[in-house]
Amino acid sequence: MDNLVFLKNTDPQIAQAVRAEQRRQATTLELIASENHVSAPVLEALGTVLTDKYAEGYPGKRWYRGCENVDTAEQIAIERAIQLFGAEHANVQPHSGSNANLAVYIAALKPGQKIMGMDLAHGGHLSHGKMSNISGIVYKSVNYGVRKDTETLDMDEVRKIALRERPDILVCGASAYPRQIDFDAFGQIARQVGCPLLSDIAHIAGLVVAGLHPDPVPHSDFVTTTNHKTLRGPRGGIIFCKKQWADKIDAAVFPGIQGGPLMHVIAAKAVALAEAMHPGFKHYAQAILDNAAALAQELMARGWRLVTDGTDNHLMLMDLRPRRPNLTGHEAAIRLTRANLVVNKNAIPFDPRGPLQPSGIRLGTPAVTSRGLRCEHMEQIAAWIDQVLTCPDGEQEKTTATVAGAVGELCSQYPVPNSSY
Ligand code: DSN
Repeated sequence: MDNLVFLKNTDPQIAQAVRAEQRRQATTLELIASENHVSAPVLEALGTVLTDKYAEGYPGKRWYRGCENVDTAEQIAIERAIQLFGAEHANVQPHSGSNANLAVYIAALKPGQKIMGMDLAHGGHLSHGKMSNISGIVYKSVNYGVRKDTETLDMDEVRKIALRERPDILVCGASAYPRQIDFDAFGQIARQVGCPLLSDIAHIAGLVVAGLHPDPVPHSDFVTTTNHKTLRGPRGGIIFCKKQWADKIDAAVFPGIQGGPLMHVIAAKAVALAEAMHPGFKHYAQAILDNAAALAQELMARGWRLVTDGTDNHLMLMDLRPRRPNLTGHEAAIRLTRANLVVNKNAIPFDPRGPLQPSGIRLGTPAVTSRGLRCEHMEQIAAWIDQVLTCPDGEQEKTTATVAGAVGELCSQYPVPNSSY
């Protein structure tokens, strides 16, 4: 799709940056667990004149005139979101997942009240009470983590901490946890404590709507998600809640933390939600899981240790230490990216190294699945990862170049959905 008809003449510098990114995406395998490639219709919706329109408020109740068309788009997005997730109320305006979480805190808490969320160092998220994030600055926060022996959540331990700490909101969900989350158990703990439950399913939303991961909606007062991970939509967030919270949530988003919503993004969210309702999306989500299981298996077969010894979802955390004690996640990510295999460094639970030079990397399969790769390709990807991370220092340049070439070849056979490169 040549979407730079004008830009290439009016602003060649920006056009060049976009072209370079198209080329980067076309020639590399995206293994960052939180990224994906959107469809052409989603991209098209993002590039529309809906971006011009100010629409503070909600459909039918705007502060500006001329909102009839963006009202239509937002109403459709809301209805699709409610239908797809089986929720009582949806707010599709959050600019991001962090904003969605912040709006929930604004709706449910007073400043100084207590959030209990998963430790970032164990796979949680910044916006679940990290001290350097607004969720830890404005609110008190307390963490739960995974067990050292199993590297999984221990719901008895979570209950014990919750009963001791008496949080004002319990938050579950993660950005680097390779196992299923027991929303039912979290819901029971929240009820026992007498506080609401927020389930942040940003990473796994696509798996949830496909029926391939337990559903948080029946157990949660609030569910937040981004659109752009396994759900394969545009950037941005959505909040779901029980009816009794609807007015507070809407007021928390606008005027609480945002002004005008991004109407072009909301239209693109609607498009992506319709795509996720299509029966083909279930096959896509199943392929994400199958690919992750296959990649995990192939890496372990080559002697790499994965946190929890595998994965139930779309991501895995590779602990580099047993195989390469001196290789940090930072360096490993640089080496792999040079070989056109794009990953991010990641702390592993109880990581003795700091977050800047952690012991692990995180790998995920949503994006490579979107470009059509299947289990048979995961063996090859695992072999490439192994080759790049184990080759002797003197052979690094040559090995990286060989693997980069082979990856490029595979990429050309399986183009990203929107590449015209
Ligand atoms: N930054 C995202 C991730 O990579 O998991 C979470 O918001």
